[in-house]
Amino acid sequence: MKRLLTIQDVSCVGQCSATVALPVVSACGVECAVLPSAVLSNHTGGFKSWSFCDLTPEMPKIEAEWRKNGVSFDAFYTGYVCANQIDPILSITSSAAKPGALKFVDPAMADDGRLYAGFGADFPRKMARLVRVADYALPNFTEAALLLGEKPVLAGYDEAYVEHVVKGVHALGAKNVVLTGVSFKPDELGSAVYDGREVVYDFNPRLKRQSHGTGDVFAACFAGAVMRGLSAAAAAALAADLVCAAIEATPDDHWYGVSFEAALPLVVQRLSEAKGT
Ligand code: PXL
Repeated sequence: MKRLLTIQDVSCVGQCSATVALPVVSACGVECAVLPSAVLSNHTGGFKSWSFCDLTPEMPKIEAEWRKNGVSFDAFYTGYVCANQIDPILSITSSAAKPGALKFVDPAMADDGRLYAGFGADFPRKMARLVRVADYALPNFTEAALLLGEKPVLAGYDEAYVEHVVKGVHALGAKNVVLTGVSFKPDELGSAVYDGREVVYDFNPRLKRQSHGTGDVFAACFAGAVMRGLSAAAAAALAADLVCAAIEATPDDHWYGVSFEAALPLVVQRLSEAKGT
């Protein structure tokens, strides 16, 4: 079994980040270790307030113990991290890497044209240093534009703009780019996967509601599926199907996340059917 380390916050309540990555990556049949970047009472998207404990000082201590114990990983999946954690993370993803270890970087910092609460305007420039070393970068449209130092364009774009965005993030250093939230028609929503040669699109019917934490469900499933041997395009399609099933399973009054738990059997089944996994 492959072993992946996810580096992102623990939001105690809210179905995002580490509390999503652990079950979703596990359902993919990949061991999931966790290095919390911070502990929050709850996520920052829609709650009135939150507590926040930045765990940067723990990072070098944890890295030192792992060095002593010979702990290493087949993959790293980073999500929501703090501004001063880029260097400690680059250090850990190098010192604790097995040969050929993959790096999945979800530059989780913004959505709907805006940075998440608590991130300064200079954060995208810092996050770009993680994207630079990514085997797979998974930005949404807002994050991709901010990484490129551009104003987010959220609607009314064409394939040429999508190509501009994925090629721009690729030029930052990411070997593969998985752009989420792509839509050319009102009734569809999907992703664009770029490997430096071609752009492959995947679309699902757009569901009526917008939900929190779907980017985290998508990224965790994508990383787990790639670790199980799926191509980037197949992993993106599976991750999107999981997100859709999770949204459909979510009761209308459940506002802070999606009920991905109900949809996990889909991942187990699809990965058990996939050839060579
Ligand atoms: O789902 C992204 C995310 C992760 N972690 C925290 C967040 C958010 C989005 O708001 O607040 C703490």
